[in-house]
Amino acid sequence: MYAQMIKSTGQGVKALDEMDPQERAFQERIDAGEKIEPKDWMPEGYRQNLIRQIGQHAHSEIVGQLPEGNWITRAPTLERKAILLAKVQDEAGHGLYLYCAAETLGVSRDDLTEQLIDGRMKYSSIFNYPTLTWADMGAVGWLVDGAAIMNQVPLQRTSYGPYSRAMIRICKEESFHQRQGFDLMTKMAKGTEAQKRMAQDALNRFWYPSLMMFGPSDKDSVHSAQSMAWKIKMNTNDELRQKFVDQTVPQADYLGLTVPDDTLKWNEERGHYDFAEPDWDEFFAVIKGHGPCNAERIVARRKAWEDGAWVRDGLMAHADKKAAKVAAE
Ligand code: FAQ
Repeated sequence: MYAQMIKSTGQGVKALDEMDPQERAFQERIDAGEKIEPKDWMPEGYRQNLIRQIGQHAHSEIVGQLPEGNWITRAPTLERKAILLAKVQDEAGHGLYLYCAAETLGVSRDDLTEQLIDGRMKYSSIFNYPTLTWADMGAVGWLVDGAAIMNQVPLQRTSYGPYSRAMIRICKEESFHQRQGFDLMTKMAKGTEAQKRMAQDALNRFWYPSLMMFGPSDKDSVHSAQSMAWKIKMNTNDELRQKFVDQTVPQADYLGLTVPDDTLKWNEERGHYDFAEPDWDEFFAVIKGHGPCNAERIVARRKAWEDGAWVRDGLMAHADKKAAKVAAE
């Protein structure tokens, strides 16, 4: 399997017979489907790659609150406001489970947050797009949470125990989010002409950014081969993107909406939809910080971090006082 991956991605993944005994024993545990726990020996590359992926994932959950948070005060009914509020709070919870999982690898939440706000760490490209209308709340739940679940369900089987366990809980909540998005979209798409136009416009704007969530095409993916050998990641970016398209197109049909892709066509032979790739130049520009909302998102996170400094200082002062008391006893 590894030889095949090296061929298909051009990335060097060590074969078992090239590894030293400790590394080989580690790889054999992974191949046997065992979980790696925080105190187990692990190669430094495995630790660093996990910190990168879990940290980016945590940041995505936290930054991901902002586009939807934008609509809490403008939800059209009390029920919709309560649902949206609960969803946004869930995303904060997901961020916290994931920061805790990353902390077990020896990196602090403070450190990860500082890396986010000074631009050294990424978060999902999708959250750099604005939410312009109420229908976008439906599109985010349906498409963005839909793409997130497609990617995260396999991650429940990832090799690192704390990440895998966090994903089990997160996936349960994400499926509720996806359903509420589809429900909202159904109301809009089956509503007045103006609501239907709004729903179509939201689909038009969120379709390609949702496809980008799965990462660059496999030929441009830097980490896939090694991450899959270590079961940090269970599928390639293109595999999951295809699954998402296959699942979502019939849902758009049900809603009576049109996916904004003239080339979209069921391919009988492949048993999959053929579809147009997103604009990869746009994707790379967005992840380099040049999307429509990158600057705004980082300003918001920096402000929240700075405004919260007094809480962290207060907690530390309390902890220091307590430690001094214990030491004196
Ligand atoms: N955005 O070599 P690959 C959510 C970067 S959670 C930004 O293929 P990899 C919940 C990548 O980091 C959404 N950057 O990378 C929610 C790497 O750069 P680096 C987040 C991206 O890691 C819903 C470079 O490109 N989910 O939405 C993106 O093997 C609603 C090369 O790429 C996760 O994080 C991107 N889309 O595969 C919240 C799931 N794609 O680090 C609120 C866990 C790639 O070398 C509301 N993560 N890059 O500087 C993963 O599964 C993987 O990390 C991928 C990327 C699949 C995202």
